[in-house]
Amino acid sequence: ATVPAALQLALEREELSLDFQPMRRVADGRVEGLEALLRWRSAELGPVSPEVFVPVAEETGLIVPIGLWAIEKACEAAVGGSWRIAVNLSPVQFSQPGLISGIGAILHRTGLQPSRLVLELTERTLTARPGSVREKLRSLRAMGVLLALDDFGTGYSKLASLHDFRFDMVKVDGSVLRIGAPQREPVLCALLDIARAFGAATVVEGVENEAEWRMLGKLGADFAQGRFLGAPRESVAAALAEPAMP
Ligand code: G
Ligand code: G
Ligand code: MN
Ligand code: NA
Repeated sequence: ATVPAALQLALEREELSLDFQPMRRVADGRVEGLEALLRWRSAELGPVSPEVFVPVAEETGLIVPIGLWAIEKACEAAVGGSWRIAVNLSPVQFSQPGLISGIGAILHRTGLQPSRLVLELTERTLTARPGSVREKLRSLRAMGVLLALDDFGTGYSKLASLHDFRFDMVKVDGSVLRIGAPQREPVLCALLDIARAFGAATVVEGVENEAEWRMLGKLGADFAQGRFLGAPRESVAAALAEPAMP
């Protein structure tokens, strides 16, 4: 089968699942939240990476039901805890009706406190149809949901969007940590300063070793995520059971 044909059946065949990756507070290493990441084990194609199937889901419109399914599963998984749960949103979800009412219904159904849900969007979402996106983000904010700008440092970075859309959190992309010395530290420092200037909490993604983790303490980032701090795991319990960081 082709990817689009198999993906069409993935939801009803219950082939989709979520992994959970911890996000830690830099000050003390405690888990502040988990990011939910979609996974697909296709009966016909085997495991398919989200880098392959998310674009197909966007092209076919399947990202709309799949995206709401992911939010619902993430909220269900989080409802008994005290940590935040973050879910990624595609720009296509913002261009279709029903996103705001769908999220409202999920919060109602699961009973998750809205301030425990973080929706992650990228600059791709902000550039598509800024007027209608702004209105939808305002509705989400009015519900009490938190908003994070994901993959910061990889897009067009129209910096005014950080002011226009008022993000609670900015997630600096892991590729920034892969910049060579001596530029890495000042570049990261500058990106953190930009996020802070707009009043956002800062998250650095892709932390893969102790040296990077130590550097974040020095630079005063608020939160961090990455394999060194806990890889994506198949259950909430496994993600929370990652050893504490010193
Ligand atoms: O987990 P991994 O690094 O393989 O994810 C690859 C990409 O897929 C990332 O850009 C991530 O944001 C995206 N992704 C993972 N889960 C979801 C999801 O539920 N919805 C959307 N739209 N993208 C997701
Ligand atoms: O686009 P987004 O930031 O949502 O995607 C997060 C992706 O980063 C996930 O697919 C996850 O599997 C991946 N990831 C998690 N930890 C690390 C890491 O330490 N290094 C790298 N390169 N990727 C990571
Ligand atoms: Mn993300
Ligand atoms: Na990111």
